[in-house]
Amino acid sequence: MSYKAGFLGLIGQPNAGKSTLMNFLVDEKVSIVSAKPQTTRRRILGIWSTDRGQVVFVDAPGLINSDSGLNAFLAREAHDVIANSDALLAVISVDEQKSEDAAQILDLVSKSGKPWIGVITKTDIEEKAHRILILKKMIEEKGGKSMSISAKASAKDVEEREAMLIDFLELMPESPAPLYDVELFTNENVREMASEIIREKCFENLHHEIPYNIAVRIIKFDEQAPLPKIYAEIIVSKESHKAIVIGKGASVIKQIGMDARKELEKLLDEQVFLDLNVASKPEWFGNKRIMKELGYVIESEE
Ligand SMILES: Nc1nc2c(ncn2[C@@H]2O[C@H](COP(=O)(O)OP(=O)(O)OP(=O)(O)O)[C@@H](O)[C@H]2O)c(=O)[nH]1
Ligand SMILES: [Mg+2]
Repeated sequence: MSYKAGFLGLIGQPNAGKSTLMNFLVDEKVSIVSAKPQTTRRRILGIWSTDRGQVVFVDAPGLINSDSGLNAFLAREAHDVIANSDALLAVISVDEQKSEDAAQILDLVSKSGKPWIGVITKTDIEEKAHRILILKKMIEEKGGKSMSISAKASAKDVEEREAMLIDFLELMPESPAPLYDVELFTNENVREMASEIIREKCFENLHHEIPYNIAVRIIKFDEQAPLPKIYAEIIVSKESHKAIVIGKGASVIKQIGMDARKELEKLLDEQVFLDLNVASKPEWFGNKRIMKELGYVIESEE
């Protein structure tokens, strides 16, 4: 049998469960997840390798329409993932507000001219179970194969995962060799993963518009054993947001730090020292230099 390898883009509305699905498929926490929409900001790769081939999942921000600031970057990232993947997954949640949202994703993906599969997510939400059949029909009407999955894994789901992965591999083009080292589950480096983990904890501990206007920068990452030291900065877009992120008696930043450190220790498999500071850079998303430093500039547009 011929070897196959390629990029499989995950396309969906914000909050559809794309990152959760990718983590579930590669069985590793690669991409950050939160209950708030627009958590993922740039493409993140999750890699699954087998003897017969390699699927490189490309987690993308949810589709949004915007032509300014950070949101414009998110919108372009999602469209770039559609353009640059070998095949696509249309990721649709049973709890999506409007059926037009599902229709928009299916339209985009089916018109891409690339092989695709529709994946219905969050099937464990019982009160939305009736949506599964409706979405399945919508996917099939567009000419796609449909699958449904709950990433709140049970033993049965894990078996299903293997079957899904084999189907996804079939969508990939033939390739003489793997695209990435078969030992890797992502191409993100530890520094990038650390900054995303801190950003995830900001999403969990902060509310209203605050997490959307935050960026995280790793100032220094001293990997030396026995205690790796990570110095990071949480960048807010308004001076007044600083006090909110710090919280009364520094309670909020302490919580973010504690949550992030726990997860970093899991990632690095050892104890970690984490130093978090808050810096205000007014309207940082309007500043090309800072955006580039944070990885929010598309290379072809530099
Ligand atoms: N009940 C249930 N919740 C899920 C499932 N998959 C994801 N979620 C939840 O849905 C929310 C959004 O998940 P994400 O994986 O961050 O969604 P996303 O599509 O990557 O979102 P963006 O990056 O913001 O576009 C989180 O609170 C997840 O825990 C599922 O199968 N069942
Ligand atoms: Mg995401």
